[in-house]
Amino acid sequence: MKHPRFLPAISVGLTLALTTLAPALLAQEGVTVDASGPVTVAVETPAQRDTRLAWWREAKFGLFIHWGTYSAYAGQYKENKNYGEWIMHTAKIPVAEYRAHAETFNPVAYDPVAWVRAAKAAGMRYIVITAKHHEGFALYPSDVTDWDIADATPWKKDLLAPLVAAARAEGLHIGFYYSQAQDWVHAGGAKARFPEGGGWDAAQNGDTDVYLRTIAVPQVRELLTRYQPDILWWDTPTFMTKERSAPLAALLALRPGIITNNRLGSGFAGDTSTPEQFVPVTGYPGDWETCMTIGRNWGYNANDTQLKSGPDLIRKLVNISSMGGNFLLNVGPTAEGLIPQGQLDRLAEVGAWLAKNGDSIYGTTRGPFQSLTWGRATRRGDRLYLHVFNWPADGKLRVPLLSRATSATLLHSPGVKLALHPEPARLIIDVPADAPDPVSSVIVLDLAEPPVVPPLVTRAASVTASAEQPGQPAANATDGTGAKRWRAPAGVKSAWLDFNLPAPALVQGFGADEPDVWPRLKQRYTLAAEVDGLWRELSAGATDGHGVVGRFAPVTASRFRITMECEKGEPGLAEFQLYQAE
Ligand code: JFZ
Repeated sequence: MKHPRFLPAISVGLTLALTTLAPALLAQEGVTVDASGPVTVAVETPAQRDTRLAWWREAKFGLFIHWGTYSAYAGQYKENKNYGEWIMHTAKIPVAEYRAHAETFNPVAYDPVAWVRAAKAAGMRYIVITAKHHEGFALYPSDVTDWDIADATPWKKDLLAPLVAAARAEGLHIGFYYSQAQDWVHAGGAKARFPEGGGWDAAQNGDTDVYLRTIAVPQVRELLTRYQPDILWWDTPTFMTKERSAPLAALLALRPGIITNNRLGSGFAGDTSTPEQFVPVTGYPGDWETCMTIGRNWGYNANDTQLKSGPDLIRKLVNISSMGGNFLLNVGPTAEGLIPQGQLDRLAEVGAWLAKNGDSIYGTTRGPFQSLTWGRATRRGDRLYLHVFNWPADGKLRVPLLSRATSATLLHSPGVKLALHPEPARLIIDVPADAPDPVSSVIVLDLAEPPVVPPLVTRAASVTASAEQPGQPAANATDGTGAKRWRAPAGVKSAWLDFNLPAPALVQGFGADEPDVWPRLKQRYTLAAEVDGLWRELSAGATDGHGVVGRFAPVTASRFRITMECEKGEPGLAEFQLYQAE
């Protein structure tokens, strides 16, 4: 007979999901419980969650590292030179051949202290490294496999321990990416786009549950107990049912305070949502983190030399921060252990800007504005940081703000007050003729009260759709967040949303988020306004599947219509906002 025991308080972000875990799942984890009914686990309060996430929210900017035996291919296999960390899957490399190639993964130039210092000099406050990516290879000596750094490479030594030590010595937090479901080498690991239990090589055939029990669960336990990571970054929940995710989620109790993302599997929300390779146009509610590559690939590719520019990356960080998100920017080191120089250069460029302007980023929260033609804004209590990308040619910065301001200064010249001219629905700030910073100039604006801005005209609009799916009504597109969506029913290829404003408004732009579906929708859009009884086209084009922002000559109207069309899938929008003139 089993004796009931108290469970450790599970203070991870699984509040709802873990409250009624099946006893059998916990027993599998070595936790003995009373099997007579569902288990109730202590859940954290909102205040405890705030405390747990405090360092992460303050940090804003982190380094993602994709490193594994794929790095030793440098993106090349036979004729093709465009692969990344998916090389084994995309090229369908047989398991034995792929394993043998790990002999060429020998990071003799690995200098974890130098990596951490590069991250720190970039202004990054945390690091997330691939402890195991989809190739299934462990960067540390795992007791449950020989497909790891110790047994499969000439290097033999743990790669994670010295990085963890270096990060902590430099005051950075450190976390692990762990591919819990996809594993292309161990039998039974999931292979995306192949049926469960199989792959492209008979050596991959096996039972998913056995894989999870004998590889994934013990490896996550190894990672949590040996290194005490601050983050566990799950990825691609292929075939992950609620029952399969639960034992992995339960393990998180081994590391109180750990932060996890939303990719473990069905039923487990985690703490953070994870827009990948894009910045949501209107932002997400809650804690979120955009992860992004500097070039095209996550893993090292020798030909991947077309990199995002430093100014582009700085403005992405500002944009993300202005919507309350974090930025996890990736590097892909070589098999020798070197971060490519071009990527290091970009990190240094962002770091140089942050060294001067960090006050406007670290520890800030979402700014109050929905859209600004000239830039973005972050917030610290009653202080706003106005990030000016497009410096006003007439020396007047127009801020759509209703609250009373007490002072404005340039971040770098706190002694010099800028003149303020309050108007009924905006504040005009006199600024010097020349932009202090070519990328983003920061103005510190102190308010006498919490910020209040003119309401979004689309929040007050009545919205109708030409067609909508049950449960995905038109009103979801104007609820203020991209969390819920409007979607046309199956088979519909063109659909519109009509917005009737309570009063005519002077509008000069719009922002839209697209449904978070895979594959991403590719849509065409046309936005029109009804002016003097006729529809006038304001903006038209194609989306990138994530969202779209458009500007047009200011128009006064009370009726607007956006028409969405797509060839594959049904048209839809997660959020649509019209922006008034400043
Ligand atoms: C995943 C990984 O596959 C990728 O290698 C990288 O690690 C990135 C950070 O995360 O990217 C994805 C995730 C989901 C899909 C495609 C790529 N998807 O839903 O098809």
